[in-house]
Formats: sequence, structure tokens, C-alpha cells
Amino acid sequence: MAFTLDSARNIFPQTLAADAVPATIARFNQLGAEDQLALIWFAYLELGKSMTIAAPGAASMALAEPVLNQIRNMSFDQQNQVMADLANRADTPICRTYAIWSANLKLAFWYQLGQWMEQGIVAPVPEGYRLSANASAVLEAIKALESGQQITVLRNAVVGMGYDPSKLGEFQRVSEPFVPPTDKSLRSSVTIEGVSNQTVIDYMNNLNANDFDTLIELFTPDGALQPPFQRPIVGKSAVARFFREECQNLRLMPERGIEESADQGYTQIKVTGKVQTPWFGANVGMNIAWRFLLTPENKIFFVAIDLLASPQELLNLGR
Ligand code: 45D
Repeated sequence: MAFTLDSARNIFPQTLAADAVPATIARFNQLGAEDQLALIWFAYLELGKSMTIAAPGAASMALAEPVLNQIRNMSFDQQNQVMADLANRADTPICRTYAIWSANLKLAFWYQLGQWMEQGIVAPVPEGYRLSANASAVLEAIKALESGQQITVLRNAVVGMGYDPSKLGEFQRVSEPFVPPTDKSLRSSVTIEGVSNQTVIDYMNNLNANDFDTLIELFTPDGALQPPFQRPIVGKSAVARFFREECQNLRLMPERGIEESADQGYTQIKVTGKVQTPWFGANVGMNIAWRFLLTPENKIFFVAIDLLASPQELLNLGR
């Protein structure tokens, strides 16, 4: 039977993803805007106790700067309104601008607002703000997660704010400028216990080197990539755009894997290991699985990236 996108998504069904992440986001989305903002503030403070978040690059800051300066010049009341609008996904000019930003730009924007809140330039969460009972419960749930899941919850909360981009019609996304690939002489190569497939090795090495032009050639024309907790991104051009817009400076550290033949000469390969985001560097190693389905020509027809439920899952290479 020929593989379809749907059947490909089901390879290695025993892989246990961190369902606590979407579950927590769903609970977060039920809260009122004030509670959401205060909760993220407390979660962010909590995170700051054990790790530092890297300041965004100047190029991202420059893109967000016009809106940031506009907010900086507002009264506290107006600033609170802007932040509540973002949490409410309201239809305002700022929420529309925010909607077309890449995930990293949205994070950079909030990073700056957070700094300004600490410095008293932007309206802080009121002293002694009391979270509702529901919001407190969500905060406790976040505190109980492992760090890779915590930062994913925060990221998803930020990405979900602003006007709904699907209501915008045609638009041009705004994302950080492109960094050139790492010079060939400075690249390193991964080794994966149990996996010798060159396409998989090349995938890891090219992503680590920000060499997206070479990376995308590993895919079939209709190839698909499914990021954690998202629908698959389908087709070479959409996947290439995703790499350029969202995947710069990641560090993939695959550890082990298993290769098996599948129907019709295809090969399925599961790899587990750690991934670091430039935001937290070596502070946070996310536990990740890659589930590849390769054609007989050794091209990537499908790859899913899963955030794993626990470190024990790194050892689960079963079907
Ligand atoms: O509302 O193989 C305040 C792919 C309070 C590609 C705030 C991948 C008010 C293929 C504190 C100001 C990408 C899929 C807010 C691999 C308020 C591939 C601010 C995987 C919001 C491996 C909050 C990559 C702030 C992965 C500033 C898994 C929060 C990448 C900041 C994962 C939160 C990256 C930050 C993650 C979170 C990054 C910076 C999870 C960053 C998370």
C-alpha cells in the first residue's frame, strides 16, 4: 500500500509526546486576559530563577521597534490595554502587526516588554495581584513540567496572541533576516547510535549549519515536516520557508535511533536526542524524537518532530 501523509504520520505510534503541553495551553486559553498576562509574568519569573534567556538579536529588535516605541510612549492604562488586546486576540492595528510576525519576533517583542516591565517603563503586573483559582492551578501545572515543556508552553502562549492571521487574507510574513550558513570548515557532524542512513545524518548536519538550501534538497517535492503539536507543513517550498523563518541557530544533538524497512521499499527511521533553542542555549535540552519516512530513493517523504513526554522516552525506539 502506498504511503499517504496520513499513514506516514502514524509511523512509530508508540512514541509518547508531551501531551501536557497542549493540555496546559488549552487551560491557559480558557483564562481571562488579565489572568493570562499575570500568569505568564509569574511563570517567566519562575523560569528566570533557574535559567537565563538570551537577548534577541539586534535585527529582530529593529523589526519590532516601531511598535515597541509606540507602546513605550503610552500611559500605563494604554499599555495595559495593548497587552490585554494581544491576549484577547482583538482586532486592533497593533494586534494585526503582531499577527504577521514570526514566532521569534513575537518572542523578541515580549522579551523587551518584560525588560521594560521590570524597569518600570511599561505597566507592571500590579503588586500583590491575585491569580484566580483556575489561573493558579495552571501556574502550578506549568511549574511541575520539565524545562523543555515549560518553554514550549510559554512559546505557544506567545505565538497564539494577537489577531488571528487566518483572518487576514493575503499577507507577507515578517521574520528575522536570514543568517548565512556556517562555513564548511567550521561544521561538525553528528553520530547516531544505530543509524547510518546518510539522508538522516545530512538532515541533522545541514540544519545545524543553517544550510537550508542543501537541507531542502533532501525532501521529495511533496515532502512534509510536522513540527511539535502542529499540522504537517506540506511541499518543498512551504517547508523551505519554514526552515528559513523559524529554524535558525537550532542545535540538534541526536543520540540514538532505529532503521527499519517499510512497505514498497520505503525506510522508516526513528531518532531520539536533545535539541537546544538559541533562546536558552545549553540551559534547556529538549527531549525530542524525529520520525522519518524515506522513499526508496532515500528522500524524505515525511518527518515528524515530537517533544517527548519524559527523558525515559529517549530510550523508547519500539514501534
Ligand atoms: O504576556 O528537526 C511577559 C523544528 C509577561 C525544525 C511575557 C525542530 C506578559 C525541524 C513576561 C512580559 C523547528 C521543528 C508575556 C527540529 C506576557 C527539526 C513574556 C524543533 C508573553 C528539531 C514572555 C525545534 C516571554 C524546537 C518573553 C523543538 C517568554 C524548538 C519567552 C523549540 C519565551 C523552541 C521563550 C522553543 C520561549 C523555544 C523565549 C520551545 C522559547 C521557546
